[in-house]
Formats: sequence, structure tokens, C-alpha cells
Amino acid sequence: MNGAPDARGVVAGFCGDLLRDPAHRDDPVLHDVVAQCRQPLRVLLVGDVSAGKSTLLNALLAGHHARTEYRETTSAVTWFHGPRPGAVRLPDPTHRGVSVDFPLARRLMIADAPGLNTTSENPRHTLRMLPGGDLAGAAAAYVFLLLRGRADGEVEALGNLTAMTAGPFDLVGNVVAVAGKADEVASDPAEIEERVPREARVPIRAVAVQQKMAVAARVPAVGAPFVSALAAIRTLPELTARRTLTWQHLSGHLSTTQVDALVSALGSPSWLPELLHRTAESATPQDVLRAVEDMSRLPFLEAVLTDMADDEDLFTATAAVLRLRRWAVRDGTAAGAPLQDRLRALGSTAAFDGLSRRAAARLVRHGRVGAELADEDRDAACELLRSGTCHDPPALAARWTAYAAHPLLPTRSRDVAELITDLARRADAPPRTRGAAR
Ligand SMILES: Nc1nc2c(ncn2[C@@H]2O[C@H](COP(=O)(O)OP(=O)(O)O)[C@@H](O)[C@H]2O)c(=O)[nH]1
Ligand SMILES: [Mg+2]
Repeated sequence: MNGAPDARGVVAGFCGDLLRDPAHRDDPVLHDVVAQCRQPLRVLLVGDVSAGKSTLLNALLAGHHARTEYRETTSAVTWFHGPRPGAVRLPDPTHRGVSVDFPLARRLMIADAPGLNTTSENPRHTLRMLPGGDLAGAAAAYVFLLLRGRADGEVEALGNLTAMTAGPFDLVGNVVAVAGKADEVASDPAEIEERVPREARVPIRAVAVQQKMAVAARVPAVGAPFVSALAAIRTLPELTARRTLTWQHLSGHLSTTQVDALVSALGSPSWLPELLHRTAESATPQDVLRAVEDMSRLPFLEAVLTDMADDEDLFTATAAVLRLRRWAVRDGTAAGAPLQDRLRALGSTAAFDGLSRRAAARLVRHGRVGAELADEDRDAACELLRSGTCHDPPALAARWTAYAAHPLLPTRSRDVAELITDLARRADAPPRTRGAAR
């Protein structure tokens, strides 16, 4: 991006060379890696049946594009991508592609894998299958939909997923845990988002989402019956006095159309009192729509996905290299060993040097690296890693040198600290007058 050396271009060029060899000319993995390097970030949505994957997709797509029946009738992986000229290459011939213009369409393409776990008695099977197949490498980022706002039953699955996709740069932040159907969880969203990464025991970000409300705000289903239902409830003290409401409480006072509008937009009535509170001052259709959208928290998830897409070169190149490594192993030992060497040599290109700095910035921002330092020292280190400049390089070098000297520091943290110190020492000219050396 922005004229920075592009590691995806280097990987695509590497595959292009291999494809000129008649032995590999028709190789589907090589062809797909080339496509992957030219497409927006590929995001895979994983989660149990009925976790609310299709509803979440529809929210992100701002339309009813994914089927939301409880029982899936198709086991095809479906990729939703923005309109692009020509055919869009998908990772596998069995996958389906749907072209739709959605808010993040220029930044990412996203797949739902329905039915992957419907055929299995054990829902965790989906994730066990991922490392064996090529699907894992074909995606470069993951949305992991949690049930009941908890990650403690997913420690193994999340650990495997993050370990399997970390790659040569110890990538973190390519998995976001989404606590969906947040209205059905007793804890409030802030508590869920703080607790889930601790439960998961891996550096993932967590976002609590009420995807049903997000769909309602975006499709939009928040129409006249919905707005009039809120207005009617407000005139009824026997309802507004209650801290919790059930659909039964409402059905005696509202029309069936009004109750249906509430049910289909909210899923459960548990966030209804909060919605009434938020729209107490002003409840025009626009205000109600905005309140429903805000409460859904989908904009937070979109911000996290956008942040991931900002590192698409890092994410996609990492996934592609991991894929090519597996491919080289499958290719057999004779050709495989020199290929592994050539793949390793990619690591010493300038483009990959840039990636290792961006990956280090992610380890500082989302991982444990530098956790003992002050926020401003971590922020300055991230800025330095990303742009080559920061406010006071000598002071930053001193603090990260002291950090690196801690005897019990994990190797990776020490490596990152030394990289930061080294960059800070070289960035000792007044930062604002230097050209940004990205
Ligand atoms: N209460 C509530 N229900 C939801 C929410 N999102 C989805 N659901 C319901 O959960 C069920 C399964 O949703 P679906 O998206 O089809 O799940 P999938 O099997 O993972 O694709 C459906 O009945 C949805 O209406 C939500 O945010 N809140
Ligand atoms: Mg579904």
C-alpha cells in the first residue's frame, strides 16, 4: 500500500516463476496463491452451526445474501466479494462466489463455511479439518464466532488456529473473536471484550456483537411498526417500570405487527429497555435506526476488520508463504528441498523486511511484547516500526534497551525490543524533518 514495497507482489512473482515450469503449469495451489496476492484480504468466518454466522454475514454485507435457516442445505463454502471485472478466482472449484457491493468490499472478501460442521457430530471438527486442507491458507484472517460470549471452551481451537497461522513473523491479530448474540449474554459488552482474550489465552481481539440488530439497522428492518412499537411502550408505565421485558409482557399491549417488528429486529427483548432509554429524548426513525446500529456494535467489528485490512500485505503474504511451504512439502523431497530454500530466501527481500517490522508492531500493540512498558513507549515503538520515525528516538532506545535487558524475557520479545532499539538509534535525526522511510 502507499508505495511501500509489496510482499504479495514478491510472492506472486515467485509463483509466476514456478508456473513457467511445465511440471507446475496447471498447479491449482500456485494459481490460487497468485490470485490471493492480488485480491483484497480473504477473511474466513468460522463458528458452530446456529452461532449466527449467516446473520453476521448479512449484517456485514448489508443485505440478506446469506441464508439463515437453522439447517443448511448446502455445504459449499461461499465467498462474498465486491464486484470485480472478470471472473473472481476462488480457492477451490467447489467454492461459490457471490458478487455484492458491501461497505468493506474494497478492503476484504469474506466466506462463510456452512455445513462444514453440520456433517459432523462434533462441531469442533471444522477447525481440526482446517490445518489438513488448503482452506486455512487460502484465508488470511479469521472471524471466530463464539457461543454464549465465552472463549473458555475454545482454548484448544483458538490456540491451534493462531499457532497454525502465525507464520514466519509470529503474526498476531489475524483472528478476531466475536461474541455474537450479545443480547443473550448476561454480561455487558465491555466485560465480554475484556474477558474473552483472557479466557482464550492467546493474543486475540474480541468484539461483542448483536448481529440481528445490525441487520435490522442496515437492511433496514427498523420501519414504521418498529418505531411505533417503541412509542407505544413509552406510554405504558406498567411496561416502562419493568427492568426486564418479555415478549409476553408486550403482546397484550401491542399489535401483532408491532411485536413481530420488534422480534425480528431484536431477537430477544433483553436490550429493549436500553434501546428505550437511548431513544427517550428523541425517537425519530433516524434516531432509532442510529441507536439500533450503535447498540449492535457492528461498527466496532468493522473497525477491527479495517485495521486488519490495513495490514493486508502482512496477512496475505504470511498466509501465502505458509501455503507454499506446505505445497513444497507435498511436492516431494527432490524438488521440495530447493523450493524450501528459495522460499526462505524470500525472507531476505526488502519487502519482507518491511513485513517483519509491521508484524513486530502488531506484537507490541496486540501481543505481550513491551506489556510492562508505558502506553506511550509502546505507541512510539509502533509508530517507529511502521513509519521509521518517532518523537524522541534516544529516549525510546534507552527504555527499550532496559526492557530487552530483563533476564527472563521470552526470545521473541527480546528480538522485537532489539529491532526497536536498533531502529531508534538509526532514527536519531529530528523526526519531523526526516522523510518517512516506510
Ligand atoms: N437473539 C439473537 N438471535 C440471533 C442473533 N443473530 C442470529 N440470531 C438467531 O440465531 C439463529 C441462527 O442464526 P444463523 O445466522 O442462521 O446461524 P448460522 O447457523 O451460524 O449461520 C437464527 O434463529 C437467528 O435469528 C442475535 O444477535 N441475537
Ligand atoms: Mg448459516
